[in-house]
Amino acid sequence: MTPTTLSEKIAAPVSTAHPENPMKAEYVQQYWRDGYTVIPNVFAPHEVEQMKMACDRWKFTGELLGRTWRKQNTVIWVNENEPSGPVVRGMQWPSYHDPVMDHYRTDPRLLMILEPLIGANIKQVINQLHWKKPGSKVTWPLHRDVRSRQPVEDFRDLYPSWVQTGIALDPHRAENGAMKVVPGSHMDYEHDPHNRSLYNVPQYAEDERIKDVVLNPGDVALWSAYTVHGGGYNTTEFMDRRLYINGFIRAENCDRGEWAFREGRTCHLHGKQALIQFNEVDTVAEAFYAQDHQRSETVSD
Ligand SMILES: O=C(O)CCC(=O)C(=O)O
Repeated sequence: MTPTTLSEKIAAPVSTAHPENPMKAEYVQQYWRDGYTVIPNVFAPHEVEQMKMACDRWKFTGELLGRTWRKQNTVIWVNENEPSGPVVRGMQWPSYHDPVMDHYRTDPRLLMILEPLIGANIKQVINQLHWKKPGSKVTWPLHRDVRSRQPVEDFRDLYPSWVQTGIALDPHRAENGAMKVVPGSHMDYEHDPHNRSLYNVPQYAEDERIKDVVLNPGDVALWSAYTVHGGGYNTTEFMDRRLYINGFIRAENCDRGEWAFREGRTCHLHGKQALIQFNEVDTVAEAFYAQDHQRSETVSD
């Protein structure tokens, strides 16, 4: 019986939101048709709580560092010149140093979601946290993620091979900077990864199809490499907007990334880091502040 009153909810045993497969045929269809979909209630409140706490520990680390910082594939992006002081806006690859984040990036429910789309041999290229601090100017101008799958030759047959996933950790609403998506925009042009005019597309702000991706904590949004998305400011006074993004690709079509699932089995991170987006991963082992290495460390996705 579903608990309804507060005391019933408190007394209910802790369990995952979906003991069964959260992926349904309608979400698969919507993903290919509209270029995105939302799978509700994949992660339970106690799991979201764990991810939020891990996320906050990284934000605090970024605040202590005070500047954009990198250690191989792990980077924390800090906007230094915000009126309220340094703002931690995102990071890549917490999972090398964080068992909570590593656990959820390879959660079997993500595999159940991905398998009908890209199979069960899967590498991961994006493992990323985004914050939108209330009142900050943090935004992701409208774009297609194909822009970041570079070099193009390392990502073969990108459109049917790639899926980006976003786990909502906070209520994800227009007011706190929900990501926007343009349904159908993945089919507006030929899928040509060399066509740079597809990459950054602010003109889609005027497109009548644009909508906010409204999510509750624990919901998972999916979008394709060619779906236009981004935007949104957090105009609230107090409500954070944390999003845990993991980008996956059919392993046989990619020469970069860490394994996430091999023949359906979870692969945890260990040993030498793979080549992903930081091309010096094999030669620069020490941690550094981006400024000290005259690097701009532009955010990517
Ligand atoms: O965090 C967001 O709202 C936008 C995310 C995004 O555009 C991306 O990851 O490509």
